[in-house]
Amino acid sequence: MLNIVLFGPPGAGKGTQADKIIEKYNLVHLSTGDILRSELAAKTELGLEAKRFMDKGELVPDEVVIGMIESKIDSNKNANGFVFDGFPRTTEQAKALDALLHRKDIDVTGLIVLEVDHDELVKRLVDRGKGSGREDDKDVSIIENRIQVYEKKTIPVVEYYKSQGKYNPVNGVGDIEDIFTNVCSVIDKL
Ligand code: B4P
Repeated sequence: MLNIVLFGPPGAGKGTQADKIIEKYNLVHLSTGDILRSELAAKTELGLEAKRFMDKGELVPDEVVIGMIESKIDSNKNANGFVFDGFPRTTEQAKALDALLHRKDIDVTGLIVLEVDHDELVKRLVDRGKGSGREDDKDVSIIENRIQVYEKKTIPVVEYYKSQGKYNPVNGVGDIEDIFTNVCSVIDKL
């Protein structure tokens, strides 16, 4: 089973590359951001609770996202593997994912980190905000908060996977197809 954690700051291109990876390797895409937005669109209790955090660029509480991921894994029992996009975002989430996968006798195969500089991230998210309708892309101060939250709470996840020998950085700036080629060469060696 191939289980990839696709990692990087907000706007690094995780969603963009995840779509291409799942098609090429026949994997299931689990994006916590997408799942939360669909809960929000359906106005579920979970979605309304998550909205309070997402609109400010803060992380949704760990227990909420961990529970969501578990039910998605359970509902895809015959999958060849998963691309985790935007999850784990805290060390607690990373530990919970390991525990959850180990109970099913599977493992994270590797972490792929898309590296993009700060100014490029802000530019991409401001551009996307012009048409996406996403509250968290509309305001530069919220975008900056998301990047700060990433640096404070999410970067430590890299150390967690480095200590397991699973860290693989890829330059996330440039042509989307070129980045995908580099991502695939990492996956093919895992
Ligand atoms: P996400 O949905 O994960 O949003 P994101 O970090 O902005 O990444 P996204 O996938 O959208 O951006 P991408 O890089 O693909 O999270 C949103 C919110 O949900 C979080 O702030 C948080 O509140 C909550 N949340 C989600 N997961 C959580 C968790 N595990 N725990 C707690 N809270 C959680 O693309 C960005 C833009 O760049 C796109 O417009 C794309 O077209 C463009 N782009 C991509 N590649 C490019 C390239 N090479 N060159 C130029 N542009 C490119």
